[in-house]
Amino acid sequence: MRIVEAVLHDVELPLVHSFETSSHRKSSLRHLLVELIDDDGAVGWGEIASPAGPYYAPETTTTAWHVATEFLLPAVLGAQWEHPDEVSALFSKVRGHFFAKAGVDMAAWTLHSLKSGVPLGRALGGTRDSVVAGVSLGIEPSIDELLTQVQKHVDAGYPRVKLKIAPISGAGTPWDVEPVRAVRQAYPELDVHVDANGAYPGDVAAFDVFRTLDEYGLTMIEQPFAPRNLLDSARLQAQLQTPVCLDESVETLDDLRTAIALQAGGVLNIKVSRMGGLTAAREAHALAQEAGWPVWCGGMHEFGIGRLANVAISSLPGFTLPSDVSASAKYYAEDIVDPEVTAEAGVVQVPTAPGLGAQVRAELIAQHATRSQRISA
Ligand code: OSB
Ligand code: MG
Repeated sequence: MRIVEAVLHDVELPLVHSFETSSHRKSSLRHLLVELIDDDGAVGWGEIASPAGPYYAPETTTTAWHVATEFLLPAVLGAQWEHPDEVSALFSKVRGHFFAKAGVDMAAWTLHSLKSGVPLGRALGGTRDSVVAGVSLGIEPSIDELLTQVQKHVDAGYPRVKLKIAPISGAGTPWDVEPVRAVRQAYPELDVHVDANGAYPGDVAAFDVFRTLDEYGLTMIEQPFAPRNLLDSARLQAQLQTPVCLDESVETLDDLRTAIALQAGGVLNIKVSRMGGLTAAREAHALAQEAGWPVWCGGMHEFGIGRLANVAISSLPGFTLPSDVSASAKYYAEDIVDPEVTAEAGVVQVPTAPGLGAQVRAELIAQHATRSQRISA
């Protein structure tokens, strides 16, 4: 296969419900869409789902645009490859910039799936026809509003709810033990987990919070400490019954090997975006399986393209926990794929059509794109 042309689109979509994490609140999202066009004119699509600001990871939409247009796409254009797992090697000299890399790698996989006629999930080694989805709920202005959100998603049939927690929310107060206690009281049997997005320092007060949360029968405590703070994560895991799940800490397979060796957790959130694409996600899945760590697929509020890639990777056998692959409608009134991703009682079907498994809506991209750039070999 040879890519002869690439197009990058900067697209902004409004969110149906604004979302607050430990770092900030947002009401619309800008993601970059990648088109890779081969010498037969076939098109593979990918999505760069970096947040606009450098709060989850160091990248921004602007750095992703810069790195993709100046370094990644030029490395891919004109190169000959047989299988998409060779594509990330074309730009392996570029350090970091995993979100930007993920969009390009994803486009190579969807192109490969399209041309080989093998559905994306199967091409990746997936074995399931459907995947179980959980929802991620942001910090709300009040506990009542959080309970309303939980009820809405329980009513929609989602079997797992993840709650964002923070030592200090946007409102200036802690958002951890109290919301968890309220949700646990209202839903004694629900699969609930929490995600701190690395917001806690590894101090005595934080350990006290997590020891208290350990009493609430949570499925996991995700990313309690800063990404590089694996030592406190290991120290915490040794004190808790609840598994610690790593998200931001694991960007590379080496990070994962270190985390496993240190027993810095027991569960891995595999995010296609954070790890630089489907090729790396698949390798992380294999490594985690070997180590006995269950995995699930995390999300970055992807538009339909990234969302379908997440659905495909979630069909691999080690993804035994619900993934953040909720329906497009949880986030967007209109998604850029047709059909959009839907969930029936919290279950999402893995597409069987080759390629992305849905049509990309060019008219919606044109309507919402703030800039597009075409690059040729
Ligand atoms: O840590 O999982 C996270 C969104 C933005 C930044 C970080 C995270 C998230 C989510 C999104 O939780 C979940 C989803 O896409 O459904
Ligand atoms: Mg997370």
